[in-house]
Amino acid sequence: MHLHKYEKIWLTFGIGSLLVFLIVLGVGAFYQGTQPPSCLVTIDPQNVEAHESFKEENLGVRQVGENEYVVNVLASAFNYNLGKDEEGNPVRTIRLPKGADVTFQATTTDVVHGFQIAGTNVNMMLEPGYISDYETTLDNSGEYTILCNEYCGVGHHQMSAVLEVYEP
Ligand SMILES: [Cu+2]
Repeated sequence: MHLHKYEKIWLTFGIGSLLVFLIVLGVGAFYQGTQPPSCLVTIDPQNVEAHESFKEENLGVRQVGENEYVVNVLASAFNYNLGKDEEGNPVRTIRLPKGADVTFQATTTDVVHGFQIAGTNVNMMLEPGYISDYETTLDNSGEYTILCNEYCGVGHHQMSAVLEVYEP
């Protein structure tokens, strides 16, 4: 089989690029231990209550330092469980002061859900069996919509909550 000179150059370049790509990927994955973000902590999706952060009384906003907060979120079709307010009603709006350092910790009890705070960089995929977390500083006050961006079933479009960032 006769190959044109340019074709040989192009094939060499193509196969070479593929090898470089596979070597970089292999070194990253097997030598440096690189994994997808926020899928490192596992949890039993059938028994999330066994994990301290996802006990009913620990859901929602928790202040852990002077200006540090943790928000524990339990997602299920088609709701974000953010705990209960004083009257025992489910919390639909979480309030945090501007400038706060916040860690969002979330997991799901059924299917894959999303956790995105529209207009910010907070955007996680929630997978059954894993705890996803995201650390951020809330730099701008305002009202943000928390929404699911992974199609999870017929009620997917109703799956939302609100984050209110207030001036301290
Ligand atoms: Cu959804």
